[in-house]
Amino acid sequence: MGSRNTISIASSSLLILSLALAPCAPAQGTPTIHDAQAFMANAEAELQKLYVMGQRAEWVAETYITGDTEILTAAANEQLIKRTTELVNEGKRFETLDLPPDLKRKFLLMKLSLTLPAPSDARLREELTQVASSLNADYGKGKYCPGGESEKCFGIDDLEEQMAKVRDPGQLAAIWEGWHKVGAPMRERYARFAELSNQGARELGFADTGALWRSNYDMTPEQFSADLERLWKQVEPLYIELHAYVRRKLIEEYGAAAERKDGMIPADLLGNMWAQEWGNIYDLVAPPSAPTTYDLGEILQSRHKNAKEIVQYGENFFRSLGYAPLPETFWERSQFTRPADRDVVCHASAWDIDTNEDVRLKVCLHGTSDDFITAHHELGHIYYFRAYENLPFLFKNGANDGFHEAIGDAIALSITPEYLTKIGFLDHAPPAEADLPLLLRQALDKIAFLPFGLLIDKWRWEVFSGQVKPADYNKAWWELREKYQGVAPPVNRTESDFDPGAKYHIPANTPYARYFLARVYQFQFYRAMCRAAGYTGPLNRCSFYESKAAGDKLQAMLALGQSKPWPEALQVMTGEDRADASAIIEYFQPLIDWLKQQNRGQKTGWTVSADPLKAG
Ligand code: X8Z
Ligand code: ZN
Repeated sequence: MGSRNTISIASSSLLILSLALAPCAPAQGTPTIHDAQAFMANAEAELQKLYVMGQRAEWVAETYITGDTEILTAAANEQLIKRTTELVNEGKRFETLDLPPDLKRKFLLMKLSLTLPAPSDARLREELTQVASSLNADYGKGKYCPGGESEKCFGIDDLEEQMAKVRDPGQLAAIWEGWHKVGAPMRERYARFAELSNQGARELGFADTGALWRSNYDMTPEQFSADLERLWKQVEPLYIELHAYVRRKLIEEYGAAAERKDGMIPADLLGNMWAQEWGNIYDLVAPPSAPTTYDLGEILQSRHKNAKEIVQYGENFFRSLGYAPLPETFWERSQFTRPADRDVVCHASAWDIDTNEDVRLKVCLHGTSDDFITAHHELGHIYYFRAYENLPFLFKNGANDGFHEAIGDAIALSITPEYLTKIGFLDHAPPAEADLPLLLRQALDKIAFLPFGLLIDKWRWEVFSGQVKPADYNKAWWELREKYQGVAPPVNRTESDFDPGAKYHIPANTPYARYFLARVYQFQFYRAMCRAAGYTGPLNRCSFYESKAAGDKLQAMLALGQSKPWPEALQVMTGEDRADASAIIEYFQPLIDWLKQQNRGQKTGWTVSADPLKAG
């Protein structure tokens, strides 16, 4: 997050001012707006310092997993949570004042900044932060060793590549099952984690941790849930069509291994460990008559593009919009590939280490087409950090977390054949007839993700609220996966498994509704930037590469950070003030029409099973 100097200068001058005015200050016990301002300036300076210490500890813990780094990051995190909680409580004395809107917003954001609220009892808070660190470390250390532990083992980055490429159903099921073993040992700790974190949330005045998370969207938690439901209903019909088409194609390919009477798809056949994005099985579902398009992964392989070069393509795109080059330290300090000699958390992330110049990526790239998109996704975070680095500490954040997740993806939607031709990856753009296959390839990632993006936090909200008890963790997980995604476990599961633990964001405690929102927002952002660039053709063919006008639009929104309610930020960028799936629908309209034709007379949808833990 952004600029050290601004913060410390502002806070110390306010402190001097409050001392100078002390003789005229009103009697103790009746705080003034001026007191509230001074309090906040000090709070921001203090929190920023603790945040930076926390970032440094976390960086080392995730790029060098050992028992020691796990404890050190827990301790740093504990300090930040402790002080934030104390400051929230101390700040209550200003609640009755009629504060200026910016200041009032900072008090609110301070309270909502705790993704991991913790009890005020020091022993319990320490226990919670240690459990949290250990869950994250366990995910990072996770491996599958097909021939036993003395043989070659694979981390999640290797396994993801295998899930994308392997076409033998037996082998896919083995890889899937092998990786999912990472979850089981987390189960008990996760239950304790939820219990302690809920206690912290209640102390802050929220019903539970899930309610705290849902309060972070400039509306009530109930309004937020309703808004998600509204968006889901807009896009659900697209998913149903895609699901039906893909299922049929998979049965053509795999026969009985893909066919279930209830119409669901086994979760290991979709080219991704979590069946969350299906683009990797494009070859299996491509329309037979489609002209052959390009394969980005093959282009990257044949040109021997290394990890750093892949990230440089992303940087080059942002520079074409008018953004400054990334600092040298970014290239020196980032982790681009898995180190050979130690355990790391490979799940991609972007880091705002010192809230100023020191921004970094932590990724384990292999040069696949997914990696090309991930690099752009992560750079979206980095440019957001840089755009708000001069704002006060509590505004150094995305307009909401879905905005943060949508920036790089909106940029990556501009990776069109025309763009790839411009950067020399293609000799000439494929003909217009290739649009439909490209849209299908894109839908396999973007549309297929939607129900997954929604259900992760549906599960967590049920866990935090107590509606789902530890004894039913896995059942509730699979019920949601069946209901929303129409996918079923490839092998029998039990309650000694803990499949949510095999998805990074559960052990890492990263809220997930943000990614669902981002799938919707990114098309709104993309459409707005296409318009700014003067583009008027079909949305799916737009690339705003080299458009300074598009860059200016983006920058105007990014530079607001979290200083305003998110609908205002959205308005600056798009002229719209609410999340709206019309852009994603406009983008995919030709494909939707085509899928409906393909599915005519065929059964769509599925029925959920009576025993969600049982494989077909
Ligand atoms: O976690 C991520 C990013 C880091 S913020 C790589 N994503 C979600 C996921 O992998 O599950 C991006 C898409 C969804
Ligand atoms: Zn992200």
